Amino acid sequence: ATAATFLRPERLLQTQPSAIEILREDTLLSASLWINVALAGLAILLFVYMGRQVETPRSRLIWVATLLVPLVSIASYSALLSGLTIGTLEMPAGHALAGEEVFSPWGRYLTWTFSTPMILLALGLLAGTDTAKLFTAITMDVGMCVTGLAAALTTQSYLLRWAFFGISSAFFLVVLYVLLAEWPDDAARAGTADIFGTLKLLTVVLWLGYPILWALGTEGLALLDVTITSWGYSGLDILAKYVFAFLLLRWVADNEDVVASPPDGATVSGGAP
Ligand code: RET
Repeated sequence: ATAATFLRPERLLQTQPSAIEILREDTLLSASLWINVALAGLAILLFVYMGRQVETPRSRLIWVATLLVPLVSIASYSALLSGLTIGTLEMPAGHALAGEEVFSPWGRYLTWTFSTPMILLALGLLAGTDTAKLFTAITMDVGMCVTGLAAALTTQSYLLRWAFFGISSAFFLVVLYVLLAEWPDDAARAGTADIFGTLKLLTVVLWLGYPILWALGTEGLALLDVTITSWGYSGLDILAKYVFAFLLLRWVADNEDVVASPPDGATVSGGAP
């Protein structure tokens, strides 16, 4: 390279490290992403194996939805690690790190749009719910993820970041309502109340951790640093995705007969009446 290349103004002004540089220099931060690539890979192999004898259409649909959770996850974490879906954002006035370039793994929020509907699809099918309730849970969940992404990406105003947080939380409340008030009765009718109860509790408790972490983490009040925030999401992901999916799939593989005969009015019939 010539001297002219080095003297370009944009090079001279480049004092802040880029997102990929931050990631390369912080081993603990990148470890929080690699661990999920590894666990998602193991989960994919295990789930394929566990589902090999699942035969009825309804159980197979639950199985594919469950398998998509680690599949989306491995793609999501690979995209974060490759630098494709991370960046730095200058926080607006009012934010604790105002004016600073803050590491933003925005790809996380983007890919929740694809992984969380699969979790809800699997849960809804397990509960033998109807199409309207399933549609409600999934569309509200997508609304939550997209407006959560907006909250993370907004840099014009601090207030607007929290406004998007509020909108996303409103969508989340609908999802919680369906999970807590609608599906338990459906599951009781479908004969899946026990396993549904366990998975519902796991889901509600863990999913509540995400907005709490967002609020306390770098994107919100910045009480937690980038590395701790990232490990927080990675830990929640491990429990909310792989552990959740494992419990669900193990039950479905062992109780195919129960899943195969949904009650009247339920979504997706299992074939013969
Ligand atoms: C955000 C911030 C805005 C307010 C709310 C949020 C909720 C996120 C949730 C994420 C769940 C993710 C899961 C991923 C597994 O693949 C976007 C953090 C309410 C509930 C389970």
